[in-house]
Amino acid sequence: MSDTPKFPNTSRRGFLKAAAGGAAAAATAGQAAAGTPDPAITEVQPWAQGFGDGVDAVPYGMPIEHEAHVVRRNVDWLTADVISSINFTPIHALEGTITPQGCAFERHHSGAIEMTKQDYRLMINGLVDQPLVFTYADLERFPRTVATFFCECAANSGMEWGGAQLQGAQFTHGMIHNMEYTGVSLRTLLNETGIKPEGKWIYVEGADASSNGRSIPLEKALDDVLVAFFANGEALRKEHGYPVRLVVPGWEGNLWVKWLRRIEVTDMPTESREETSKYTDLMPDGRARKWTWEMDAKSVITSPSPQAPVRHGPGPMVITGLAWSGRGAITGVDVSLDGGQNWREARLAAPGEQKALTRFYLDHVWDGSEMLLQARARDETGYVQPTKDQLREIRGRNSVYHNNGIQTWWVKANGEAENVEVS
Ligand SMILES: Nc1nc2c(c(=O)[nH]1)N[C@H]1C(S)=C(S)[C@@H](COP(=O)(O)O)O[C@H]1N2
Ligand SMILES: [Mo]
Repeated sequence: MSDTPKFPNTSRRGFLKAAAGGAAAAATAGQAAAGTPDPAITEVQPWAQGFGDGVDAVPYGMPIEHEAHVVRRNVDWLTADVISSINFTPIHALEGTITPQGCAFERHHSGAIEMTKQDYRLMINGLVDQPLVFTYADLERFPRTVATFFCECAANSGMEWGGAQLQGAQFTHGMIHNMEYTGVSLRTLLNETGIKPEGKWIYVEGADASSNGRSIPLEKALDDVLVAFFANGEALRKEHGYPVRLVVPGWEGNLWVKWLRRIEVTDMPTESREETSKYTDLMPDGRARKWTWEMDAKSVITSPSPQAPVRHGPGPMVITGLAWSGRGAITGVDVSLDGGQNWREARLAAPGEQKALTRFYLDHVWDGSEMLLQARARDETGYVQPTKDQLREIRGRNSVYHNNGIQTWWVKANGEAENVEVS
């Protein structure tokens, strides 16, 4: 039943009755089928006067040109250098939960490299019984698993620590994507090499110049980590690590090594550049939090939002967004229309999945007045997404990473939305 939309003040019949009434048009989402003829209906349209494209026109399709605005975007002042930078997923314009690879955010430390399957090698060495090198063809012969996970850069929302700044869900929350991966469990490959009793960690690195090396505790490596080669049913795109990347469910994006080339079993963390100078969280007392791998529960309303204003008058409207937790499944999302004073439970499009994006809806009848829209995620551990003020009380304002505070959009009576903070 939970997947049946319910409009709070309007039953389905009420919807139609109001439409027939004409005068009550403001309370409907359709138009009465009467009055002046609509040429869009009565005229034979150009597209019905000839043939469309043949099946040989486009061997591999791109979105129709009218959707050309649904693209990755950069924040200029953040993109000091395009080969060591980041772009953002247009989450304000996407629906459902799966992120198409073609517009899924990219983060490179030294640019996206091009490699062939033939040139691909994965070495597993270190504290193993038998060091092994796998070719791509070797990897294809191990049992596969399929699962959907979000990948969120630890810096997602990092520019909002000092206050509301960027105008759009794409920029405040778009360092995230959610794909269905096919790959081999890392556990399976580590079983092949065997692990010496002293082996407690792994160090994973990529084939790009940056190598993006990170340490992962063995417990996680043997849990749900995947060596993935397909995303959303097709080969990984070059920018996401073709032909093979690591998938580290629920943990920060930096650990998801692309163009994966080596896994070393170690007795200690490697303390690489990426985990000492970067990807630690500076606290108010000057000390830094380390090993903050898990992405805490978080949510954002994707529409309406600054890039997706309300384009209709009062009456039925769809408020929708995404929620996720690196600790497990989303169990619920609350939505506030008044900056967090009152909350209503949103409808989840499907029950929350482990470490994957959940789509939520609030089917609302808008009275046309301004709103301070917020969403608040809850996960299966009982964790509730904090306010930005609650986060800052503990973390201060000098952080970059792991900002999962509640986002506020100020939706004005004219439908335009703005990034603001309430306290
Ligand atoms: N080899 C390699 N792996 C990498 C990176 C990199 O620069 N090189 N960037 C990391 C970071 S910081 C993030 S957030 C994710 C982003 O993955 P995506 O580009 O598929 O979105 O990849 C990670 N894996
Ligand atoms: Mo990242």
